Amino acid sequence: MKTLVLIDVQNDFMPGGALAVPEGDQIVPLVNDLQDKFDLVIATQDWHPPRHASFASSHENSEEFEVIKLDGIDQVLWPDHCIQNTKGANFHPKLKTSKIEAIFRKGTDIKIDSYSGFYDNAHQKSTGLSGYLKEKGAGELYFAGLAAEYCVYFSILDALAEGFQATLIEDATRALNNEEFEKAKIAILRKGGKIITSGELII
Ligand code: VGL
Ligand code: ZN
Repeated sequence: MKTLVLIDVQNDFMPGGALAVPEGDQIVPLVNDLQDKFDLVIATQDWHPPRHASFASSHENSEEFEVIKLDGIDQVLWPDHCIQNTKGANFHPKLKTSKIEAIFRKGTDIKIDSYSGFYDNAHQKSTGLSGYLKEKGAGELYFAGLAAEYCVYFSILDALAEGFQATLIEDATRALNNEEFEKAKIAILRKGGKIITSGELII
């Protein structure tokens, strides 16, 4: 069964948002059109409490985009973003949501970040996404959304580790940093994932 996994298509990752991904809004019409090609559509939402440990503002003498160790794990310190129940955490207003069967929220634990839609960054706590998809019989996962080299990339790695087929739809994502995205693409292919453009999707 073909499943579309929409990662973090949220206002704060759009141009003008708190953690803007360049051209992030350009994927919205495409991911809307793509939804009809899939048997199942699910979405993730970055959903942080205020003063989340991934925010630079939660640490004294720290700057945005600095990397620190948080419980032994490298953590980029981000601007405050996707705070629960704020406009920035909402999906892009033009995102079609009528076909989204389930939404998995992540980054809700104040102490630890969660890039992947499946697990937190320490791989300690599951969001339930893997079990949900397995129960639905969703073997082939296609990924779109933001940001390409963070939440999309780490979701794909976890999907592969969980035994799913995972394919990135390259024109349905955008990166914060294109050089980092190129490295992420190499890692996806090396680990058995696929990369396609939306034109290659057959109905
Ligand atoms: C993301 C950084 C921090 C993402 C979320 O959705 O890629 N990136 N939180
Ligand atoms: Zn976040």
